[in-house]
Amino acid sequence: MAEGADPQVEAAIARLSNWGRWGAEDELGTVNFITPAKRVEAAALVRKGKVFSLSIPLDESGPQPSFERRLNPRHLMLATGTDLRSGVQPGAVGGIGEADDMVTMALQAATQWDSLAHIFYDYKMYNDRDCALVSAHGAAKNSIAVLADRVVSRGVLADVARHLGADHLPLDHRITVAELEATLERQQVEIRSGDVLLIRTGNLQRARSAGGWDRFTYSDEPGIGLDALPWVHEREIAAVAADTWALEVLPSGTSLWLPVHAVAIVHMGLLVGEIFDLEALAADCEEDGVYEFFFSAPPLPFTGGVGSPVNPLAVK
Ligand code: UVW
Repeated sequence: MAEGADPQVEAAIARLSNWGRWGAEDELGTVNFITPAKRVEAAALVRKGKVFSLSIPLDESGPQPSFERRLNPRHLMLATGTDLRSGVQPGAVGGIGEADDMVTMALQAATQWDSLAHIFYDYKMYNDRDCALVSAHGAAKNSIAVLADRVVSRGVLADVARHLGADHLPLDHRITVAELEATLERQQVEIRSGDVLLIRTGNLQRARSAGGWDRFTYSDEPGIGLDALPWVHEREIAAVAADTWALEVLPSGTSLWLPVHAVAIVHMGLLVGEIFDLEALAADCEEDGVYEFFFSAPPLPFTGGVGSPVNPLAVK
């Protein structure tokens, strides 16, 4: 057993590991479930032409606390219209000029995908690869860049908070399989192989209601636990994302801080999305009763990146 291991985590790994399932060279994990035929199926879900961005704004008022190494996005201007107006823009002729900018941010700071190089368990990452393959040069394997042309599929929203009649779930609420199934049944939508499942807890909306990020990052939070992972595995779900900081319920009920990360990312090779803003999409789904949609959320192809900010789009 791994040093620092938890028996519940070890049991889940023994049951759910996908190491070797798609070959020893595989770096895609459950995104393998998204086939070309799946994308054709997803494209047929566009009926209204209505687009929802599921990203939070990228700026300094993001959810990362100031003590964190994960810097919120810092936007710097390299050339501006005020430069032009004041006659100091290099190369400008008369009123003809330009604006340029740059951003400094942690790739994990905002709405994001975790790559399969993001988490290690027993010194390993997905598909039995050594953690030392992630070095100062970045991830030599399992980097987020391998998914740049992959994450387009059928999306399904499970609005668990609304199903349970709550604006938001309690901060330590463990979303059970029974709750997921009852939510999908109420919404009259089924899960199919290759789907991207978006779970709404209402936690992002709660945290932001007073304008800041009240108990959002590094806090207790509602989410799925280890007990939901066999359900995700059996349904061949390609990716799971939520409107929380870490997707999983905290406290975790195990001796590990983030056991779902350890089992799902390291062993299942599951694409995990965090800090998704599902509010506008959820309101529209409630209004028209349609909880499935075309979903497109390619990560930015940062070479060696262990995650990526993303602007996920749900198109109905
Ligand atoms: C950790 O904080 C380790 O992970 P995440 O940002 O994926 O929740």
